[in-house]
Amino acid sequence: MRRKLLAIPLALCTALAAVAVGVPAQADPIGTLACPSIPANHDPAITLIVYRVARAHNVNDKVLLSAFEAGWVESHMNNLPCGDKSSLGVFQQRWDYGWGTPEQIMDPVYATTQYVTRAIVCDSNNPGFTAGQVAQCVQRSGFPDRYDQVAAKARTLLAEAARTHAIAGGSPTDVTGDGRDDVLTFTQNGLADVYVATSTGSAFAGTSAKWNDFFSIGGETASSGDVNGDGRDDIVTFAHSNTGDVYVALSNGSAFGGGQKWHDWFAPGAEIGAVGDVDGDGRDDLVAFTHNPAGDVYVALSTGTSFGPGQKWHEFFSPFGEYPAVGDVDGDGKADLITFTQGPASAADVIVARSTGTAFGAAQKWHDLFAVGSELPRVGDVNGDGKDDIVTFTCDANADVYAAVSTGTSFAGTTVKWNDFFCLTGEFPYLGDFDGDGRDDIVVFTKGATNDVYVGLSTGTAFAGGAKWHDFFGLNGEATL
Ligand SMILES: [Ca+2]
Ligand SMILES: [Ca+2]
Ligand SMILES: [Ca+2]
Ligand SMILES: [Ca+2]
Repeated sequence: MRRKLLAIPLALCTALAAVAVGVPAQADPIGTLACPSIPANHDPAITLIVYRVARAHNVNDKVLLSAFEAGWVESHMNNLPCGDKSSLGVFQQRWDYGWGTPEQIMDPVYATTQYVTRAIVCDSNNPGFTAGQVAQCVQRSGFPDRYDQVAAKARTLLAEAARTHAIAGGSPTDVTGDGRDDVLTFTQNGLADVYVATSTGSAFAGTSAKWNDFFSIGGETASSGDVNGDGRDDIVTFAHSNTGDVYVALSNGSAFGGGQKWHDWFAPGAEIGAVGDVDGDGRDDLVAFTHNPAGDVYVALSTGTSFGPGQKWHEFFSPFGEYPAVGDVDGDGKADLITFTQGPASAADVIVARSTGTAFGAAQKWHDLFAVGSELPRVGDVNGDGKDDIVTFTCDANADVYAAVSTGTSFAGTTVKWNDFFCLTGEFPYLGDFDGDGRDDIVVFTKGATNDVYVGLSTGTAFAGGAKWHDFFGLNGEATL
């Protein structure tokens, strides 16, 4: 059973049906329906879709900001089935002014594509324009100054979308199959290159070692996992968008093969995609969190050559605002669900739903104070007992790293610091067993001006101080694992 990308309001469906049977435009309520009011708050799914589509077009920072300014001014970032005169959708585009059909405009992927392709031209023709002037160039509003006035709000929404898009709870990266995890970077620009630096046990070797020259464009979710069960981790990318395609490129130990479509409708739109072996057959599967108020979780099992049909494995887990992840927390060989609620200290819970092999069981609270606020949580087996543990990085001036280890039924340890200087603001942390001793270690990609990679090896009860394992890997804007 295929899932619909986006729920279109019932009233709109009726109106669209009227269009389909050829009712004259004058009688068509679509595009003539004034909005009784505009929601006060943004729809997080819409902001994430606008972000992903803009990234897929490799827009610069100014054009990206302009899209958020326009979306906030026009609809407060909601996919409105109504508007002034014939205006519709997140950017309030008009079907009778060449923006597309009402159905097209109500697809936020289409609407954003229309916006950004025009904004790219406006920006390129007018290099001195502000973001708000770029927005006005596209929108041709009667109130041209409104876009720049909302820049601060637009930046806040943009930061939220970027953070949500970058959710990466943990997936293995041993692409050579030697038992030591390696590091990957996806450029996610117009080139869409994938580089690998392989672990020697004490450093990452290889600079500019390209393993694939076109995989995972901007706005996609780049991940990794052993999807065909040969002991080497492969790369996986979720296109999201309105295609829901999932591509795989298999590792042969020294390169990734060409991208192959393994699923054509999984984790579309604003869903979060993850990889893990949920049925314990040795092949990593797909997991999608709808990450909306419904909180559904879908699985597509690997057959070794493709992913099977999407099946709902949980009815309510990790709604928007929470940080979902996948890992085997009870050590039975089947990957489980983990979500970090990320509230303030009074509401920073960690919830688990264990895999039975055919579904995820009831949600259980395994920790009640972990990964507060904007910390970056990760999942991995840091003490090497076969059960995945949880780690959180403050990634601020404190640069603290906390861990809580799995007992099989809970995570033990509150405010137990495993390292007190690792991951500063703007850096990206991850986990992996880089020296192959069976315990997951910490890694950080500094990006910024230095592009260094540091590793802190696990002793089983702490992470050693960071040692530089590579001095040029994972540049700004790239996705690193
Ligand atoms: Ca599997
Ligand atoms: Ca399990
Ligand atoms: Ca463990
Ligand atoms: Ca290790």
